Amino acid sequence: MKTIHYLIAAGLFSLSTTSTALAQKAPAPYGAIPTTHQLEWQNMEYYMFIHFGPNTFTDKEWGHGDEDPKVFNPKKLDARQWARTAKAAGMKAIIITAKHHDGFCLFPSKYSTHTVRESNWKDGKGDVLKELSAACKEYGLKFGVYLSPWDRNHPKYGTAEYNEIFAKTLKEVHTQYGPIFEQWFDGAKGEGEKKQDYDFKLFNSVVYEHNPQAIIFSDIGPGARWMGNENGVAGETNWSTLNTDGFGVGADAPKATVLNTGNEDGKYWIPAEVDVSIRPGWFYSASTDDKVKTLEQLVSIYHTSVGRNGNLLLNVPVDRDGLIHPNDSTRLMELRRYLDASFKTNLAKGKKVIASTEAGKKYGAQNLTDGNANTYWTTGGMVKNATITIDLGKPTQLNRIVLQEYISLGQRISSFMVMYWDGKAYKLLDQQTTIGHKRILAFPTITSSKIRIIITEPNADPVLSEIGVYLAPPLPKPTAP
Ligand code: FUL
Ligand code: CA
Repeated sequence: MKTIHYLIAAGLFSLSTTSTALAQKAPAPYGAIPTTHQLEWQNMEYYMFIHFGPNTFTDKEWGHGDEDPKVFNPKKLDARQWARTAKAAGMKAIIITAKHHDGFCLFPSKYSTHTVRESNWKDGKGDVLKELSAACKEYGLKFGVYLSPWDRNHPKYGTAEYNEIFAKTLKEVHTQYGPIFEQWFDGAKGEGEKKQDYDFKLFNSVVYEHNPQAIIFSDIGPGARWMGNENGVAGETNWSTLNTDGFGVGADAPKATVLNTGNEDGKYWIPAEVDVSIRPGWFYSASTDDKVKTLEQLVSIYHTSVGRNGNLLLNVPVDRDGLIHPNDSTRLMELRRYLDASFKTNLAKGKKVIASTEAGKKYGAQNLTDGNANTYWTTGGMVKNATITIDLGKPTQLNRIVLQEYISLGQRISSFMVMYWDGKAYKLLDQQTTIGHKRILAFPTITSSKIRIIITEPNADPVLSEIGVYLAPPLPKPTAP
C-alpha cells in the first residue's frame, strides 16, 4: 500500500514537474515552415523592381527580339541614382530585368548576340548589372535579377539546347554579380510562340549552386510565389503555404485564385510576393509620365500586400536617359513619409495585455506589446478560442491595427475578430481570416480605451509576436504630377 502511495505520489510529482517544464518549452512547429532565408526575405517586406531594356526606347511592353540592339542608349544612366532613390524610399533591395522576353541582356552575355555589347551605349562597353550590383552594395541594398526563360531572340529557343544555354546565362549572372538575394523567373509567354519545355530543375540548381541563400520566385516558387494578379492585391485570406506537386510555371500553374490565397495547410512554405508597377506599364513610356499611381493608390497597395502577408515588389521603370523620372521618385518619397508617419507611434507599446490563456510567463501576453518581433505569446496547447485584451489606459484615437504571427513556427491562425470598447460595451470592428508575417487592418478613426482580439478555432495553438495600434494621419491632398 505504502509503495503504491509512494509510486502515485512520485508519479504525480514527476507529472507536475514535466507539465511546468513543458509550459516553458517553445511550441512545436506546425505544418510547413519557412527556411531561415525565407524568414530573412519576409522581413524585407518592400523592394524595387526595375524594368529596363530596348522596350524603354521602342515604347513596347513585349519586344519581339528583332529590335536593333543599337536603340538601347541611355546616355545619362546612373545606377547610383536608382539605388539612392530605393534607399530613400525605405526599400531593401532592387531586382532588375537582366533579360526580358525580347532576349536582350543588360550585361555582355557570352551566350547571346542581343546584349548591351551590341548596343550604342558606352560604345558597347557598358554593363548595367555591374553598375547596379555595385550601387546596391554601396547603398546597403540587396540585389536581385529577373531573367525571362521565354526568349524571342535566341535562335536556339524551342530546342533542348536552349535549356543548357539558359542555364549558362544564369551561371554568368550568378557568378559575376552576386550575392543575389532573389532570382525572378517569369512564367509569361505569348500565344502561338515556339514551344519549349523548361528545365527548372536545372535552372534552380544553378541558382542554388552559386547563391544558396537566394529566394527563387516563380508562379510556384520554390522560394516565393506569384500571387495571381498584377494589381498589387494579395488575397484577404493569404496562406504562405501552397501545394505545388504536379504543377509548373505559366500554363501549368495553379489557378490565379489559388495563388492569390495560397492553400490552407499547404505542403510547402511558398509565401506570396506582390509585383505591381507604379505606372500602367512595366516599362517606361513618356505617355505615362502623368499616370504614376497616386499616393492613395500606393498606400492601398501597401495595405493589400505587406498588410496581407506578402512582400511588395514595386516596379519603378527607368527612363530613356537611364534615370528614375522625378514624378516616380516624388511619389515614392510621399509614400515613405506617409508610412513613417502612420506607423511611428505604436499606441499599444508597453500597455497592459491580458490573454484568456498563456503558456507561462515566458510566453505571456506582455510579449505582444513589447515591440520585439522575436518574443511571442502562445496558449501552450490547443484552444477553441483565445481572447487578448489590450488596455490602452484611456480613450485613444486609432485607425490601424497590425498583427504578426511568429511564422518561424508556421502559420496557424485561420479566423479572428477585433472588438473595441466604446465606453459601454465591446463592438465588432472587423472579422478576418489569416495573419501570417503581418496583417494590417486599416479603418476609419475610432476612439476606444480597450481593444480585444478573439482568435477562433486556430489550426494549432496560436503563436503571435506583436499587436500594434496606430493613428495614421489623413492622406495629404493630391499634388499635380
Ligand atoms: C509578366 C511579363 O510578361 C511582364 O512584361 C512583366 O515582366 C511582369 C513582371 O511579368 O509576366
Ligand atoms: Ca513581441
